[in-house]
Amino acid sequence: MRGLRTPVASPAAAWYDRWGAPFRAGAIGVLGAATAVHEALVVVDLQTDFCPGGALAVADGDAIVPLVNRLLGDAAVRVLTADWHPPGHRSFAAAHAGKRAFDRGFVGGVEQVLWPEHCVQGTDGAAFHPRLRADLADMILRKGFRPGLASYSAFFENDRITPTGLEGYLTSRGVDAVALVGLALDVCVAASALDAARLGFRTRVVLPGCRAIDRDGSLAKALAAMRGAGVRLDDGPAT
Ligand code: VGL
Ligand code: ZN
Repeated sequence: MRGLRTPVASPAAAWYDRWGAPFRAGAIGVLGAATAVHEALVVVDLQTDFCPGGALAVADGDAIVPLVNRLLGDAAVRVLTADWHPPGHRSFAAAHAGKRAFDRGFVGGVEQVLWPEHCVQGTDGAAFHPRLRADLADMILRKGFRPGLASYSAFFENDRITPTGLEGYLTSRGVDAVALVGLALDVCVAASALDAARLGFRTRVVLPGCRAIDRDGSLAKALAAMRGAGVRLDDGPAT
């Protein structure tokens, strides 16, 4: 299995022994085998601003909520991601003189689309869709919180170097496969799937659990890139 390490005897183990918790050298290995988790469900950016009526609405974005909730209920490891930008984030067109939303510009040295202001930390638009079963999440991962850098992928920010920590989280939970759903299929879901595959996770995207922005052929491009990277594109939710 991917990345599982054997624990060693440590002062921490001695401390847990003192208080009676079931932690001994080797105990985690046994527990890991017994719980044998393989696939994590990663729900990408199912936030109010990406749904109809939101600041960067994806057509029909809210339609995926019932299916995503069902998948969350069945998943062994449940991760929600949230785009989480400080006010005035450099990925907002308004932060660039003379630029309009959907123009291109540089954010942290990376050329990308400049977006309408969206998912500002602590605002209603940054909240998860109100009917998303966020209570089912094991882990909520925020990304894009650095003022000068965007993060489409759940694994690396757009400089392709800065990790979000998700790889370590999944690896330490014994995950070797990732299923993705969420918004937007041609931006953050695709970036996350491509990184997951590159990192060595068996990766699939559950297409009915996604919706796309699809500007200038971006959806066709994203689907081709994912296929080329060995990402499985599922037309139905079945495993
Ligand atoms: C996203 C554009 C900007 C996404 C995030 O979650 O797909 N898209 N920031
Ligand atoms: Zn964003």
